Amino acid sequence: MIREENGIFPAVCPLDCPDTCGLLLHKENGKIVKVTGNPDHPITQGAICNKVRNMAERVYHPERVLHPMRRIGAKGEGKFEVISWDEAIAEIAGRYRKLIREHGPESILPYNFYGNMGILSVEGMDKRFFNRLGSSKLHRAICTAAGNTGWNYTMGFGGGTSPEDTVKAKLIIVWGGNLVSTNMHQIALIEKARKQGAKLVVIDVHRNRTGQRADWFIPLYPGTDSALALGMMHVLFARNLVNEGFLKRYTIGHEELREHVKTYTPERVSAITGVPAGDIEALAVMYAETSPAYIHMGNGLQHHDNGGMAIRTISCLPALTGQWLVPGGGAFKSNGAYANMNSEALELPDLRQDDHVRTINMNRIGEALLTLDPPIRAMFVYCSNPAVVAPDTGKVERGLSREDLFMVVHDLFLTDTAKYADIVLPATSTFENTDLYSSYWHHYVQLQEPVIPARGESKSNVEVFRLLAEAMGFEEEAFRDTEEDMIRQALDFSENPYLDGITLEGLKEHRMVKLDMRHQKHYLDTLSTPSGKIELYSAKMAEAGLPPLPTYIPLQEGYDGENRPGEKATYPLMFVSPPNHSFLNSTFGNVEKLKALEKSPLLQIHPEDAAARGIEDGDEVVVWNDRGSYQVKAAVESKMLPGTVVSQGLWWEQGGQRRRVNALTPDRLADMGGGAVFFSTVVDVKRQ
Ligand SMILES: Nc1nc2c(c(=O)[nH]1)N[C@H]1C(S)=C(S)[C@@H](COP(=O)(O)OP(=O)(O)OC[C@H]3O[C@@H](n4cnc5c(=O)[nH]c(N)nc54)[C@H](O)[C@@H]3O)O[C@H]1N2
Ligand SMILES: Nc1nc2c(c(=O)[nH]1)N[C@H]1C(S)=C(S)[C@@H](COP(=O)(O)OP(=O)(O)OC[C@H]3O[C@@H](n4cnc5c(=O)[nH]c(N)nc54)[C@H](O)[C@@H]3O)O[C@H]1N2
Ligand code: SF4
Ligand SMILES: [Mo]
Repeated sequence: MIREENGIFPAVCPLDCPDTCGLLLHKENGKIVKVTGNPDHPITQGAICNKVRNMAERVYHPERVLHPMRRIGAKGEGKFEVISWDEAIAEIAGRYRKLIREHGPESILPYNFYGNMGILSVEGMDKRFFNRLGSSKLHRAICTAAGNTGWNYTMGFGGGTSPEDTVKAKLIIVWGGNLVSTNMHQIALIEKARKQGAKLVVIDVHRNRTGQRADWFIPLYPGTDSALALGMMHVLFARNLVNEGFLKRYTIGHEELREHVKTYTPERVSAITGVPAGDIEALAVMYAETSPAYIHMGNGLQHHDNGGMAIRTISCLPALTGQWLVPGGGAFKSNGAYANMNSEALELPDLRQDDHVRTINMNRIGEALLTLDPPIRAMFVYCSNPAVVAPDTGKVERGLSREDLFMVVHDLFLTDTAKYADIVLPATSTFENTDLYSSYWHHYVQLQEPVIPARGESKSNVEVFRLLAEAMGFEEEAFRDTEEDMIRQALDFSENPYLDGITLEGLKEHRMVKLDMRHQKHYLDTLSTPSGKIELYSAKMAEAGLPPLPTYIPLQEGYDGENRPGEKATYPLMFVSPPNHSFLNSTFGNVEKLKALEKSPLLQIHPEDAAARGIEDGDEVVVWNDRGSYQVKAAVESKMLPGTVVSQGLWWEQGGQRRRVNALTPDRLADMGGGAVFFSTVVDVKRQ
């Protein structure tokens, strides 16, 4: 049921952002004319980012795909003709039936991520469909896989300090996160804490927007964070600044760790990281002597060859000082696990007749499309834009260009990926759907109900997979479940006590309902590591072939301060490409107002590195390595240590310019969880 023509209606931000803001949609004559924050949301409190203030421009964008389309040009050319839904669905089902008959269902691969964080959109009917189909599985490891695995080795449970508590902190260390752009409400809480005397330390490879606010900004070489944390541990043990009582009661492996960190002297760690030895000492002492001390880990430091270990190592720090017992202390990597829903009921893995199908890591999609035998013969892409966001996009592009690959893309726009599709299906925006949202940072579960009718002939993910199931002749009742049925199934999950009391009825009445956080008082007693304790030594890591104690392992592709590139190094600069302020991954890369704010892709380059190449501020430059090249404008500035260059944002191709940062990034996998290693890349730069 669509609401009235005019009025103000509650909604939820669907984007892959920790804040999951409560929104208000202002409707006039049946159209959304303004998007503002919902002041009733206890955490986001009516403030939203500039991206989503411009969301109406995206919803009513003239280039929105409103009808199913069939490709009539070459792959990648972007030429399509409009077809009907009946034709589109019949063609997809027909091709799938033939592929299953001739090559088995494993020849079909779903590829998706969190373009829409709605649980029904990416963890519901879609999963049921592909399970029943028996397709290959996708390991969705592009975002947090390495870091979450590293955290879990140490802590077991995928949750940490609650946002509400962080205002009590007196020391806040933001480590490899650019929260001003990527988690703005955590910044609001940090600013509150600072008004009460807290200090903000930011540790990053460049002075990002968050670093610009810091009381102390500590730049270091990419991929050297575990060394820095080990240097801090060295100082904590050497100066007797550890909490022995806590170590004995809540951890295992502290004796081994005490011995192990002796080699990580501040001098050695300084040589590796580029952080002066005195600063390492000062940081460790500040961390031990300020309480509550809170560490907020971003995603940046885990997009590396050694990214799992970086998070694993840093997540040991609060145990050394006992900060887990101090309200406002502790650490955050993700709070996703507090809101775990009943994924089995949603996804119905039992619909799969043969569970021994292959799993393909999404970070290696280019390689998989080009080399797997038996080949992937069909791919269904939704809620993601791999031609831009996946590593080594040159390979991805070659894979997507395969004439024998039958590709369907379901999206709101003709993205760089959709241009390679055989069939494009129009997707609704979240404001046109019913969906359920949780946050991987705060503790509120929220309900979205449609505020405007579906634009054009667009359909939600749930509707598309329902239609496909019907066309394939899947008769299970589960394919006829309504959105509300699925929300009830998701919330009915006695294994997660934090979900106690959250019901569809409650959500309908209040729109946002807090998890039952009373269970958090048992946090330290219910850790799900093998020992039930914080594992400073992890036998499970040893079994997995990893060092059981936190250890610094240099990047495969990169330099640290001990190992700098020689004169003859082909690619002497480390290249880091984190998100920008005005886009959300590649989403919004086609919204004029936001594009205008970002102006153009920039390469931040240190004056020394620029001078060595005769590059001046504003010059057009080419960044290149063996994988590909990228055209940008140089911004000469000393926000990084010399030897590191940074370019923020995932841009769409435009006017024949090579604007894909991921043309340069490797598709190797991180040390843990099959994670992506976007930031472990070396390049060189020259004037165009
Ligand atoms: N505005 C905006 N917000 C977003 C997004 C967006 O695209 N735009 N994307 C969303 C998504 S999907 C995610 S996962 C999050 C990501 O947001 P964050 O968690 O903030 O992570 P990143 O932005 O990837 O990287 C953060 C910082 O890590 C730094 N970094 C890179 N390598 C290293 C290193 O080796 N050590 C250290 N210490 N720092 C390093 C980068 O320079 C960058 O400043 O943001 C979400 N929010
Ligand atoms: N170099 C470099 N590369 C990176 C990163 C980086 O920092 N640097 N960050 C990485 C990270 S952390 C992430 S999470 C990934 C993100 O990569 P993606 O998940 O691919 O994110 P987006 O680029 O935002 O693409 C999401 C797409 O989903 C579509 N969409 C939105 N809602 C719906 C819906 O309801 N249904 C359907 N069918 N489609 C919808 C949007 O229109 C958009 O085209 O990128 C990764 N790539
Ligand atoms: S992108 Fe993040 S900060 Fe912006 S409105 Fe959405 S949830 Fe809030
Ligand atoms: Mo992400």
